[in-house]
Amino acid sequence: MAIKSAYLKDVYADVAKIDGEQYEFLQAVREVLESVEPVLERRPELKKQGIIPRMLEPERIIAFRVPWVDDSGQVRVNRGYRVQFSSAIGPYKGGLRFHPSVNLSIVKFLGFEQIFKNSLTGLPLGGGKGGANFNPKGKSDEEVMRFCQSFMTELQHHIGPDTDVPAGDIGVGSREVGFMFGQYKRLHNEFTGVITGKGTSFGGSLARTEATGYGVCYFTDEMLQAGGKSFQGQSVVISGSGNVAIYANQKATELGGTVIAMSDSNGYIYDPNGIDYKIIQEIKEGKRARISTYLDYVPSAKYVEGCSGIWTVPCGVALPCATQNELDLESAKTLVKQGCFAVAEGANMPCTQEAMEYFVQQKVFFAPAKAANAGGVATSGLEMTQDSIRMPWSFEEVDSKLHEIMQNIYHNSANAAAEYGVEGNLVVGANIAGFLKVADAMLWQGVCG
Ligand code: NDP
Ligand code: 2IT
Repeated sequence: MAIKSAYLKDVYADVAKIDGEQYEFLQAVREVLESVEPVLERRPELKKQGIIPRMLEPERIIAFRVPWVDDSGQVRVNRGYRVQFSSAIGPYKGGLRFHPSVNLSIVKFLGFEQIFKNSLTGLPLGGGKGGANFNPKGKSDEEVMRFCQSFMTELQHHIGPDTDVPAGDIGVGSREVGFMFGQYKRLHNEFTGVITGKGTSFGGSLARTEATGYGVCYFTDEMLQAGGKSFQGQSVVISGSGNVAIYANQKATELGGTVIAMSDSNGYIYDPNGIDYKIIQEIKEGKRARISTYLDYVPSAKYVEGCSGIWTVPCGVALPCATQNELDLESAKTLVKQGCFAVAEGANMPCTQEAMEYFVQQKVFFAPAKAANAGGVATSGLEMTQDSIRMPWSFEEVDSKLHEIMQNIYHNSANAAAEYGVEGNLVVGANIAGFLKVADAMLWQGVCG
């Protein structure tokens, strides 16, 4: 695909001129512009009101210094970010990523995609994202706490339960969220739902930990059922072994699949008998160890160095759940050649543009990230509701709401694709369905942002 209209080519060129180095952001922008082209043909008022160029410019970008002291007494410094992209339909909402690769391009691509993902959930959530180029790996709990406290000491000026509500992402789990919540509470002297993914004893929602992984499988199940297929009897390959991957494993297994491979940034494990998610949970959440230690639990399994090799493992269903651009065209071709008929993106933008286009061309059931991994933020939205009404819901209640939201996202995306003449193309369908609600909200609110 390519951008066709002269108008959108100009809009893209303007962004590329000022943000030319932001490759990931430009990649995410290109995909959305290609998808919404037919909407602009039907709705010329969107052009007159500058809706697209306004959407491409974050409402606010905050970058800040994060000084902290390591265990040896040495003062260290990292760069923190929060990109408040769109508040058209609700307070800014989106996770925080702590990883050495974090830069403005990555935070902007994530924040931009979050606008449409959050719109798809049907909940009143705007789009934002943040993080820091801090590496929690190998740091002591005390170092992580000091970093989180310093990060929040600046971030607290810019967020609030009705303004901007962060959450976790890569490198930010319940430990980091707890430290950041504690610091916010101390600085503001108020107990509010300012961040989601909290411990369940202090305002966190049951099922938030599981939500993204479960949601990916609920969406995939709905998509497969519509095509007369299911997880039943399928071998499943899941990249990553973090929050999303672990619970995608649990749900895919419950739905009848066998998860035969998982990975981390060093390599992947292969176990044809099925990987028990509880072992990965113990390795990754309990011990913060490498996935290679799976062999201590299951000596008959295989470990292979290098994470991209995971896409050479033959499977029916592939769930990339690690990071952006982890699955390229060559891997996509190998997967399809070996019988893979369904791909659902648990991570954000894990497939390169070429890989994604190849899957769509080959009529693989393809679930794009904005739709497939929206269960995490949707459940964050449910956490915000529980915090506001000061009433926790049971695991079953949250899980059933999550399931219904994922089914709705599938049907709204599939319907939008059909309405715009590209039946079955959920990439275009999800982008259009997410976009329309935000665009309409911006029209109603006038030129205010
Ligand atoms: P975690 O930090 O819990 O786990 C990340 C996993 O991905 C780890 O196994 C990690 O390996 C691997 N990984 C990270 N970076 C790379 C890299 N550059 N190359 C190879 N492997 C890598 O993060 P999450 O599970 O929360 O997030 C995974 C993906 O899902 C991300 O794209 C995130 O944006 C997305 N997502 C997360 C949601 C959530 O609720 N948590 C919601 C929606 C999307 P290692 O341990 O070796 O670093
Ligand atoms: O990418 C994502 O949707 C997330 N990391 C979750 C965001 C959230 O606010 O729960």
